[in-house]
Amino acid sequence: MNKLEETEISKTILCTYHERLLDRIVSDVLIVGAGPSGMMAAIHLAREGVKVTLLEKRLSPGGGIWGGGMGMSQAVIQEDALPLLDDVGVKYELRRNNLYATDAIELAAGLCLKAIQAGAARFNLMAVEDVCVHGRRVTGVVVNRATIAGKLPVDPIVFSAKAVVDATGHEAAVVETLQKRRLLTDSAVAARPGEGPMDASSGEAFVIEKAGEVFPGLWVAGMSVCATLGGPRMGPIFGGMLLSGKRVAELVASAISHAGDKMPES
Ligand code: 48H
Repeated sequence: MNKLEETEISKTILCTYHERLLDRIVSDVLIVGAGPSGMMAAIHLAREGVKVTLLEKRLSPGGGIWGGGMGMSQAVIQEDALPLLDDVGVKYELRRNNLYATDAIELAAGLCLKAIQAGAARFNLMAVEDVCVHGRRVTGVVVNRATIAGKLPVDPIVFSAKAVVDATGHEAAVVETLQKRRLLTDSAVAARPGEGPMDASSGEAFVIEKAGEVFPGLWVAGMSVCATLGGPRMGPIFGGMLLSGKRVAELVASAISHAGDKMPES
């Protein structure tokens, strides 16, 4: 084996990471949160040739998938979402009427791999703490390293994009930054009723139907749809999250292609 220079290993990490980071400071679409909805949205946008970047505050992507229900790493998917599992090559088995079980780790890893292979860039330990608003439009997000955010007096940096997707789950963390400043004017959104008690069927339908733009330039997908618009929670079932991510990808792709010249170049 050739002699290994430790500093060369460090330089390889530094130059690769910073090159990738510099390339993604401006994207077409920023997705905040690499849970099931965010990763599915990233896969579909990247496949359309959209320059899409996922920002995740934790070390690993996957969000709530890893835990399955009560820490049992099985994810439950209903029949409607099976084509999405086939598409990403994740196996499943029929266990009960209309309910399929899939290995949660295989699902998280499969979504992540497909997103990267489709061309999405992904950065971990990125905590989104604020948004940029220009002319009443969200034009980017304000990010700090998750390990220092709120702990040290270190200023954040900014990523910009034509569209931002809040896929931060129960937190709806991006929407929350606008809410704090009373910038949300659409009455359904401004009321911020918070998510409702569990009703699996209604909750799953809600996250798909209501995924959409809640403020110019800002879309919601997955559980943040319920947290923003008051839909019921659905418990440990993931088909709705995947379908919601796909739906938001279609809406965002159409919006940015129609907006054309009015949007900043990435
Ligand atoms: C960067 C952030 C920030 C931030 C959070 O929770 P998730 O898995 O979200 P969804 O909506 O794709 O899936 C929801 C599902 O996991 C779930 O919780 C269900 C079905 N619950 C039902 C019920 O009844 O309880 O992923 C969100 C991701 C996570 O990885 C977070 O770490 C990340 O977003 N995140 N990333 N900056 N400020 N806040």
